[in-house]
Amino acid sequence: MKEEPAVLVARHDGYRTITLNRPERLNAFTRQLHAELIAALRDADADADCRAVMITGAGRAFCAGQDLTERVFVDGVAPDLSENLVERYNPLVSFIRSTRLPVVAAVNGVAAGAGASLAFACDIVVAGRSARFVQSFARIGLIPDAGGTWTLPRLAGDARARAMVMLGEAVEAERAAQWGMIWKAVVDDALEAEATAVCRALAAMPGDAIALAKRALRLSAGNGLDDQLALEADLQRQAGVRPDYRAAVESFRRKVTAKPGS
Ligand code: LHQ
Repeated sequence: MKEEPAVLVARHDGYRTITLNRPERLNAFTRQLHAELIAALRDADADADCRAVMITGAGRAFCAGQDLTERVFVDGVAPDLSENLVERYNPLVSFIRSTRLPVVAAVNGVAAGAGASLAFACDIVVAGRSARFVQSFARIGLIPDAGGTWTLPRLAGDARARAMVMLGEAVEAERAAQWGMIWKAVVDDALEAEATAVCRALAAMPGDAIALAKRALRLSAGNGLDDQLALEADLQRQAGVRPDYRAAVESFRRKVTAKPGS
């Protein structure tokens, strides 16, 4: 019997939607889901017509992190959990951060463990009001992974990150937005329309500039101000010779010179 796809891909004009598709397990990560998700992201990146990607979940959850039923983690033999991270989660998070494509998370329900880390790795996060973010790792005797210890303090601030990590309490979408952890919380019924509008807006932007800006923001994490200023100068030089900049400036000038009295 053919296996159900763990990830569904829909192609739209200028962007793709990738839906995590294991609703009965709250879209928890398995090896299969990992393989299909990274393949779908790579495929979108390789498509010159694709200029944004949305990741969302099927059913009532965004993603419940690692599928705890997939492997026997405690079975007399101490498991090496780092293998799963090094081979799957780490490349996934690195890819999301480094792809030229802006990645939008449409968080339609609970995002727990590595599922929350997945959302935090994305460029723009829009959540339905019933969504919540849970750093549930400590509850099962683990530390946050999939980049959670890096992204969360930067998004929520150190004090909030520490409490979330150590208490494992859920943070609802609206509070997450107030804290600056996500871009927006919207009523559940508006989530799809809002995330779609974000993807369409991104797809209409000059793609080269978005990719260069994404690179600048990523590298800023490891740079001091002087290095970042030098990087901006380098990337702006690259942006300035692309057709999008020339076309935008020419169009601006045409508008200015067309004005009466100019
Ligand atoms: C699940 C899961 C799940 C399988 C719900 N797996 N079935 C870990 C290890 C190794 C290396 C790398 O890194 C990681 C990273 C991690 O992500 S560790 C953290 C793993 N995730 C969690 O600890 C979260 C576990 N889930 C929960 O705490 C709750 O399910 C949440 C808070 C997500 C949602 O609660 P509810 O809305 O009350 O739903 P529920 O608990 O009733 O779950 C619904 C179903 O989904 C249920 O199955 P059932 O057959 O009873 O309907 C759950 O067993 C299943 N499910 N999470 N991670």
